[in-house]
Amino acid sequence: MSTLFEPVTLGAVALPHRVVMAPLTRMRATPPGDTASELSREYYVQRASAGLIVSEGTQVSTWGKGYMDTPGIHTLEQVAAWREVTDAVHAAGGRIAAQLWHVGRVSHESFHDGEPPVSASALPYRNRTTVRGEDGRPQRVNCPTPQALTARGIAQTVEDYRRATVNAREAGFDLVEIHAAHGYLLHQFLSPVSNHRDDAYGGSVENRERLTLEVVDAVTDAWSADRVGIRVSPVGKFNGLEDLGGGEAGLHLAGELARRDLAYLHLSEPDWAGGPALDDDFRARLRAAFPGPIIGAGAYTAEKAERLLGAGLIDAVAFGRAFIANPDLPARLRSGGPFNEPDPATFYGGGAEGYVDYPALG
Ligand code: STR
Repeated sequence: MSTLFEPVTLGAVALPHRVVMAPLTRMRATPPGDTASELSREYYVQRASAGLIVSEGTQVSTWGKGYMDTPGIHTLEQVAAWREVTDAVHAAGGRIAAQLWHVGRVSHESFHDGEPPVSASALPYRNRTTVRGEDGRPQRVNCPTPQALTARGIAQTVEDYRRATVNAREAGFDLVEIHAAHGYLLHQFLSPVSNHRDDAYGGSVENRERLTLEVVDAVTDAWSADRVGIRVSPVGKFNGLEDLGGGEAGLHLAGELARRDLAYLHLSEPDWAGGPALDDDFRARLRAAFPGPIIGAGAYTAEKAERLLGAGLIDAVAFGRAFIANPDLPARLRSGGPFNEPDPATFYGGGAEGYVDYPALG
């Protein structure tokens, strides 16, 4: 039995309470090097009272980039820029994980010198992403049909995650979180909808899990299992990927992850993206498959979080949109509000407005 404001330990990192800031893409990195900006330092410092901040998705390579002005963690300049952020968050008393992101086919040739993005298979893909338009402003465009990663491309991708982990550690992050959710690259391999491969990375559940587990093993090897979390969304519809057998496959993957003693499993639930809520039967089966710390996320209310914490089905909760609008969200939850309303018009791209100007309680 636990509550939101009890401490919890995620691997090597002790949290003073269980309110986590979810990873949130804001598309405000500095071009052309995709470095975290000074404004983003201010944004994260304002939110340092979170039990843990999980950074916005941070691409592990240029192939891993899918939207304009998202930050990377594969160049020296990017590591130096992140160092400014992590130092400032630590000075403000916080903890921060780097979310390692590879978008796979949710991308566009303009990010890859005119070449199509990479994925598990070269299947036509009906979805859109956001590139820089001719006027410099965000523009929605169709994603092209991707190219299937070759065996060499897969090995390079695993190496990119390993390198990104070394970089994240050097940049002063407390943890890394592998993004294996929401229809991005690792999920594209996990799902039979997007993975039609006939080699060791496609076909059976074990084969489809192979890339994710190779990435997990490379990342833990580059740092330590107690510094590594992973985010999954086995049930739901994300980025044009709907996987009806996802629940069972997700439980199988959770079992494999449990054997690796990771810092945490971060479950992104379907309701935030318009899907039906998970039931406690699935949660109980996930808990049985993965006895380590579980962070629940996805349109949670404080009441839902307290109920699931009390039932022992999750160990912490991540809030996204509420943290955008409420830099001091833990204090506001403690006092039962009031809460600022988030403005979706300023979620993605732009400057200070809707980013660092939401007020804290007086
Ligand atoms: C989906 C979930 C995730 O893991 C990462 C992102 C970041 C970029 C988001 C994307 C989201 C949802 C669709 C968005 C996209 C940026 C532009 C795109 C919001 C939240 C749209 O404008 C539809």
